[in-house]
Amino acid sequence: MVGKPVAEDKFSFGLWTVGWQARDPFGDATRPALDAVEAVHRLAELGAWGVTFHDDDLIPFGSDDGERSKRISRFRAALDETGLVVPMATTNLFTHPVFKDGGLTNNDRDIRRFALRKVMRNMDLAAELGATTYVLWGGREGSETDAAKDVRAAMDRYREGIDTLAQYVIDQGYGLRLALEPKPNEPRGDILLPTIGHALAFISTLEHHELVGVNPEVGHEQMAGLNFVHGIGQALWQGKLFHIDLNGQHGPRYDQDLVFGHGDVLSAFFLVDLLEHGGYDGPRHFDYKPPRTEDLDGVWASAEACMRSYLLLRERARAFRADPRVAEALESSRVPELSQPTLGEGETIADLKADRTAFEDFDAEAAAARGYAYAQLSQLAFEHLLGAA
Ligand code: GLT
Ligand code: MN
Ligand code: MN
Repeated sequence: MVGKPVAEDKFSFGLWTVGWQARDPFGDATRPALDAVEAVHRLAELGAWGVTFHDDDLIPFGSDDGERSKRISRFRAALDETGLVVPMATTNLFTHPVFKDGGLTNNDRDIRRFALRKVMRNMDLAAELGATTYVLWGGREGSETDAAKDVRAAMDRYREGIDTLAQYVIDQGYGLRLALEPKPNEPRGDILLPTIGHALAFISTLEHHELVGVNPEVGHEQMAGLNFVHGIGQALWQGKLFHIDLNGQHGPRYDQDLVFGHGDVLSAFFLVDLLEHGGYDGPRHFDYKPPRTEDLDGVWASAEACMRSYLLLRERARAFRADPRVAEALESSRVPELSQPTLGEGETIADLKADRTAFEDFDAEAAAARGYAYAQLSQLAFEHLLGAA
């Protein structure tokens, strides 16, 4: 039995998720605007721990200073009343038409400078509110035609932009780390840094690479046909999983942003297993869209569903790990053996070459004949997922 979420679960939601009015490319809004203060209160009642925002979610683009400080103090008051924290903030560099060709990689230099200033301004607020992660989703960084963008120049400008922002964080003494969020396409025909792998490779070229990691989203990797659990495994391995966007998706198609778990449920099970047992300590952040068919009651039901799905999967993953039959099956599949280094301690290449059992006397036919018993192991996982084990 899973109970109500508690702060220790570290569940957080973007203001833009529950606040989505369900405008899509084919239809108007189906829900009224949601006040940020109300969102904070409702999320706190449901057991969430944190709330995240884009600058423009909180302070509409173009607001004057008076309006800005009024909105910030109302939001602060709601945080104080509820105890909700702000673990992460981000910048909207995609809604206003000025960003139609991107922010940090826009061909227009003036717009790139404006984008940098917009990010820095919201970093000031993020730091003030105690955030520790600053997400950069480059949704408009890309193109519809390969004639439009010199990708090598765009990567130079992307690197310059992220280096500048990381330097700003250092200069200001902010406790922020940057997390890049990959996505292959939508709203652009092709987006730069389309996958976790591209982002990790890019990060290795940065001046302050230690300050920059990734914020992968379930659906975004699955839109590219990739295995999200493998992507997260590598990001964790490289110490780069700074944050995560949880939701659901049915394979390569438009970005569905479904309730967490309401897509590829087997992958969601292995994801939760990895997050819970793989050393990830950060927020469990939901970046989903309450379906367009829902009224406000449905919005809150879907937010609750995200957290409950996570807790149910966590319960199943824990049972899977605690089951002695699973330990035995893992052993039969030689899963623990993979943690053993291939060369012995202190063994040299010369030693390996001198080891006749490794090659000359190695019985490849006998080794090839051994089964891995993955069929039994994966069925055990499946049965635990269904609560049938
Ligand atoms: C936007 C996008 C998300 C990003 C958000 C952060 S904004 O809703 O679809 O995946 O995480 O900018
Ligand atoms: Mn998405
Ligand atoms: Mn996201």
